[in-house]
Amino acid sequence: PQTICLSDYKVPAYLVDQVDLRFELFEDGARVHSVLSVRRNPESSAGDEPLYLHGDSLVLESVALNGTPLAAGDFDDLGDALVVSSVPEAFELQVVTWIEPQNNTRLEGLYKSSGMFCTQCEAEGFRCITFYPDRPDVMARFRTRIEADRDAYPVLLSNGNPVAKGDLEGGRHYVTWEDPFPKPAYLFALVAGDLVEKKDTFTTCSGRSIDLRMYVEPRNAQKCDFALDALKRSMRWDEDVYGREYDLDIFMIVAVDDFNMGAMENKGLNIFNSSCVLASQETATDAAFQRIEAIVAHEYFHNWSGNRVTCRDWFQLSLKEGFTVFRDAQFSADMGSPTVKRIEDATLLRTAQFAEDAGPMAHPVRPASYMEISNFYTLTIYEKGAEVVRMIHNLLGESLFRQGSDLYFQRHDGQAVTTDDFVRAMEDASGRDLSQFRLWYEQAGTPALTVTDEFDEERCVYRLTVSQSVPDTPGQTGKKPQHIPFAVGLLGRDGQPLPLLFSAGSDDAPVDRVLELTEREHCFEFHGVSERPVPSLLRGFSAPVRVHYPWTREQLLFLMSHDPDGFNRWDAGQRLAVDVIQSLIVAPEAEVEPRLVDAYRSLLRNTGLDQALVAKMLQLPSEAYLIELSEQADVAAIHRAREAVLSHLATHLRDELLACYHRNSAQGDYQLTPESVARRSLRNTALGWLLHIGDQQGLVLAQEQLRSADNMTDRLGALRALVNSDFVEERTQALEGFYQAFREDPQVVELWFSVQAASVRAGQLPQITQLLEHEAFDWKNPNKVRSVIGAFASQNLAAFHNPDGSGYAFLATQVCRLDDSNPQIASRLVTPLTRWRKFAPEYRVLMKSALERVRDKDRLSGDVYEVVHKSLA
Ligand code: DPP
Ligand code: ZN
Repeated sequence: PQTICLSDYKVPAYLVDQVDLRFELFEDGARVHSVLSVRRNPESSAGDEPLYLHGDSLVLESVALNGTPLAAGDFDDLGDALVVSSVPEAFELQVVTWIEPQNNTRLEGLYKSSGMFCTQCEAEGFRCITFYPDRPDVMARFRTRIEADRDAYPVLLSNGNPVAKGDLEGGRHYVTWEDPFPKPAYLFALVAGDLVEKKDTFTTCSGRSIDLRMYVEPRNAQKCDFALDALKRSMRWDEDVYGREYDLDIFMIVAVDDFNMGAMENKGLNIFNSSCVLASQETATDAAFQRIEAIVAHEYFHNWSGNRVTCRDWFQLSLKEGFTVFRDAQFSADMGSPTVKRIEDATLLRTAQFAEDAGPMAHPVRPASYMEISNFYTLTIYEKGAEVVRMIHNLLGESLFRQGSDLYFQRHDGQAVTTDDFVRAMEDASGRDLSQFRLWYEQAGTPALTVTDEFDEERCVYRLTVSQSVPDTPGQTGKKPQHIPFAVGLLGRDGQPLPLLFSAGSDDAPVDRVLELTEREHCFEFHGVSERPVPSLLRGFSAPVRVHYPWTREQLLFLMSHDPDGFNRWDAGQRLAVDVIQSLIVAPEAEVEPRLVDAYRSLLRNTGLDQALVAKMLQLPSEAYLIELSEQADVAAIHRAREAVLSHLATHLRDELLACYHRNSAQGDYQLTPESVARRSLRNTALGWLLHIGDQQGLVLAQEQLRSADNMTDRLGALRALVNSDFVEERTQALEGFYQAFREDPQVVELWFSVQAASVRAGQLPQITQLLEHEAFDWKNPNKVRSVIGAFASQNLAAFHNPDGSGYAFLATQVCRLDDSNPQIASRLVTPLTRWRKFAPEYRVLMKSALERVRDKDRLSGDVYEVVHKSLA
């Protein structure tokens, strides 16, 4: 595979104004007729260079220029490209290709999923459909005619508005769609199937009525309401908060079972992985509902941040993804609990993105090179990219940020642009200089802040010294200091917030401030401080950085109960728990900090505090996070220490857990308010802890809850508690009963798989191997693969990191197997092995050799090649 570099970017030599497509869909393949209106790009200096069209897995049937078939010498079919030499200034190119969607297991381009035709063209899937300049800076108007058997495929969809339809000979029919907005090929979509339609409408701020339609297989007809409502909430929110109105007359959502990613924002025709859009109270957990709401919003928001204004090249992927993730996070915060949303996002970032940023695939938010772009749909591009936009929001404030986004949309509507264009719009609207800030796009690695403090009692001055450093990452060393918004507050002895005075004598100072770090070291003095305060640092996780400060356990306990910043209250609890667990890793026989037990006791009893926050505070830091925090992770020791703390807490807090369980037991109808979600979370956490220590009363409660629950959150909560217990017989029975009740529902079966695969008690390797042979397992379905193999390798860490190396060997085998059918999925799955340098030597050796086995596989895909070679380098 070749390395593609940002520095080699050139504008396209040819532009396409109009694309006319005609699809003839059959059971044994599809014929694609394409007519491109092409002209030379006046901005290109390339002169009369040949026309270069990408292609992948295509059979070329014919090619003609302005109606005249081209002779063999006039073009080259290179396999991955069609090159036509000596073309005029402007011309029409007619190309006919034959493809086989029914055999497309990569799920890129046009493929079949449970009997329906569907597409996935981002990033480079369109070239699997026809020859085309498949790059996002080529934007064209598309007209698409789909022809198929009328009975088997009554619904035929593409982007834009339907403009014609009719019957054809032989029981076939057609529909023609026209999309008035020029778009890159990655936003093209086509769906053909026997689908039911759920309809709704939305009236925009200017009074236009939009047809909303959701298309699903008949068995899913009852699982659409939530997504349609979420869509309407998103449409309203984007008008209210960003002034963005929807632009076509129709907006469609389709659910498909086999999908590599979560969802796709194709213009006017969003295609979703079923698990990210279908939901009912009986089958979806609270977490699933929240994820669906966020993804529906995310894809909808792309209509502006991604489609109307798109990316110039794939190095700019975070232009649309970072901004859109930031927008969907704001939306979710507005729909639910902002503090909880922030905690969830920071947890993901600190656990998984920090690990990526410290690993062999570390890359900047705007990468400088790649081999396979699908490997760059990463947490760094998405989540860190969103944090970068959030920091701009923090630095500019709500109103200037909105002016910046208005300017960005207005200035670049209909264009394919860069992250730099985005930052420039923010600068121009606000008058702020963001030149140093741009390093966030260019430098990889997580900045680390080291904070020290001094209190000068005589002068009543409290001094904070903050130094920053950005670690080396592959190919990048000697980095410059970045522009970091660092939100802080100071708390007095009784927990009261202290005014933050930068000089003596002034009054009316705020109680929290955003300090702007730009140098390697900064010193901040706060005046009029009469007692040594406790600092509350990086409030609200104001920047995606690590903070090192020598907190004492007293200080953390104090912040846990006094910090007015909800995020930092939670964070103090996490830091304390980490500290306690880490001390048990070093000294397994040591006593568990009694003050931790007291702190959790008061959390369990505290009904005055926001229960959604309490629910989060009760979650112990995950094993994955503890691994991320260690230098040379000893997984077995981490697992043992964390389990010991959990058992200790559960044993000492048994009465409080039972009380918490009963206090939060179901009352009334199922609701999705933050309060009800928190109640279920608290109850199920309590249940999980009780079963963890084999409590008999807990067992009775879990079995009863499993029987009587009226929603999937509680049912799965009970099942998970049982699966993670030592009640072997009861958990086997529970699993069997659950499967029999839900075997017809793929989304629930995925939950059922992953609960087992993620459990150290029920998901040791022999059991995982059995799951792969289960009747419901399907190698061709990415969700099933993720729910067993993915859950095992990324959540069941003690089993995956079995010191005998069997977990690694297993993963290597599955990756090799999947690489032949679906390289994108294989490349994702191999990630845990690529982190081998993070682990203690005995693990490292075994991980590395598993990785080498993958490297040595025959016909390794470019996707896996890149990841494996970079991580062994
Ligand atoms: N562009 C898509 C998304 O993130 C990729 N799956 O929404
Ligand atoms: Zn996206």
